[in-house]
Amino acid sequence: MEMNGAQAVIDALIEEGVDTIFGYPGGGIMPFYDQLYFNQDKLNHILVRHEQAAVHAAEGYARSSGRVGVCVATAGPGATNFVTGIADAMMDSTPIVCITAQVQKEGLGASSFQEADIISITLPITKWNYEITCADEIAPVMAKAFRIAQSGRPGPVVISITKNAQTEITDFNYVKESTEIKYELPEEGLDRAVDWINRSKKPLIIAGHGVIISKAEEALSRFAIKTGMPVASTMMGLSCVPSDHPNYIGCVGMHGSHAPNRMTQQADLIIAVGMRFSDRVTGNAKGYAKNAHIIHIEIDPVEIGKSVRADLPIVGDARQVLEALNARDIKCQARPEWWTLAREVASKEAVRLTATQLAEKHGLTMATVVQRISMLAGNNKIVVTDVGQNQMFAARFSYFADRRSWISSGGLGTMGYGLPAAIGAKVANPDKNVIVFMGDGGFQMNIQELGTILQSKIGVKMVLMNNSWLGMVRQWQELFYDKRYSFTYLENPDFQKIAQAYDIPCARVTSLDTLDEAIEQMLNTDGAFLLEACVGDGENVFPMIPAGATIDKIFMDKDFTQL
Ligand SMILES: Cc1ncc(C[n+]2csc(CCOP(=O)(O)OP(=O)(O)O)c2C)c(N)n1
Repeated sequence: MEMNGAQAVIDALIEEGVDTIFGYPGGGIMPFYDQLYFNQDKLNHILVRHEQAAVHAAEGYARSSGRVGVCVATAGPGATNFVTGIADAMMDSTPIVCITAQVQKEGLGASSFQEADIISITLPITKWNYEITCADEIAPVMAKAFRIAQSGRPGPVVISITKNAQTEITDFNYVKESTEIKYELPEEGLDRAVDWINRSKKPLIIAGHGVIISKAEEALSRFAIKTGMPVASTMMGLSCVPSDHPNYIGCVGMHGSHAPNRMTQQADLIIAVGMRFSDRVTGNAKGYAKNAHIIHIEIDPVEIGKSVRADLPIVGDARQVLEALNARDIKCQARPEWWTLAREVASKEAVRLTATQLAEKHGLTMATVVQRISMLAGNNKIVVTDVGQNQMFAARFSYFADRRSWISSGGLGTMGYGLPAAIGAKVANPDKNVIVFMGDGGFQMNIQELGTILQSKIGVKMVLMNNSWLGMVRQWQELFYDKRYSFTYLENPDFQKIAQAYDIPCARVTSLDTLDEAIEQMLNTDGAFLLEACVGDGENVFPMIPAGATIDKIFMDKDFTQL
């Protein structure tokens, strides 16, 4: 069917089942926006206030739904404003298609107005990128973009479209590409894995984001129960099994729980599923899991042996591999001593670190705020975070019942991620409670998105941890830089007035006595809400494994109690 290039882009999105896109218009992308004007009943467009936010919103949409997120920007500064979001999606294997405009084909290379070579700029931070210079390329390139973004290890794709390609006429014929990849699994490797599992006395499964991406949650749960093995998750893997799963023992890593970190060092077998041994998980990789054989189940061969040795690599999709293992003859073993250790270490930690205790010691704390919200909000919620202490407390004290209920920037650690990612998650899940935890620093990095919430009526529950500090950096300055607080104090505006200016209901809580009441008010208010918790300024996140240390060095509290 004949149509202009702009309509072809829109029809390609519709063919791919896209219902919502996040974007911001400008000169180069005007033909697309003009065509969108006639297609508003078919494609929902959320007008953000900054292009970086469009990418994070697409990420939040993708991660909370398992579908591809889409964002749109104009040429030049619109496209370059995408860069941080694209790098974030690359690090966290998030399937997004980012559409940017480009100047007319004839103007390429002439330093034309708003010409930026977004293809070269994003080459190292995309799974694939491509510049379309004529309308006939649109259908096949868009089909390829969607296939690449979501197949195998997902990631961001940038499609730059010259202005002439948007206005030229093309005969649109769209053929969707299959994203199914059937991995040829190594029979011998699977047999060896079963043998190691059956002989192991101290096994530990560490589940990462790949479990969620490949929708392997059920297979993982069955595998853990069938083998009787404890399961830990990485921060990116949170919510891949419910917090109260009988085999779940917590989160590993720099601010992970004591038990799984300690058990990593004592385990004789580690089964790493869909995780990449990031330095935030391993600490000093040389001293990592010294006593264990490591089975690494991973879809991306580049990750095998990259930072930690794999004694038995199994390249494949996490679900396919776990299902293949589940179909084999694995013995369930009680391993009472190993489980006793897990429970002992965990209970020791619980005694030291319950949120209630922290509250008794320090008054209103981030930990208490997270824990109370988690309890009062119940299930059917998605927890989104920004970056910093708020993120680590949210990871540690949230209770996860549902799949895909944790969305946070892991690999890049992008401040400013939380608010727009929550917008994307809420758009994809209008019936769920989407709660975003932010620090006062990160909130102000994309605070303009309150305008998006106002205009598009997005019912995100915002929890602002106001401590007047860039808390996580302040913590490191306290612990490792002799309390030299170099430029981490924030003179803040009145956030209540800001919320009011955007017509967003809000409340400020300054003490524990009124916390529950304020949370109920937030949860019972229709639509968006800003809950500002004025928390103490000296709170630190523990446990903590100092950067570069081996994970045996776990600091538990202010006095550096090392366990
Ligand atoms: C874009 C960006 N800039 C700088 C940093 C470094 N950084 C990591 S955490 C942090 C402090 C965050 O402070 P705040 O948002 O107030 O959250 P808190 O730690 O107090 O919860 C900073 C500056 C970052 N991660 N991202």
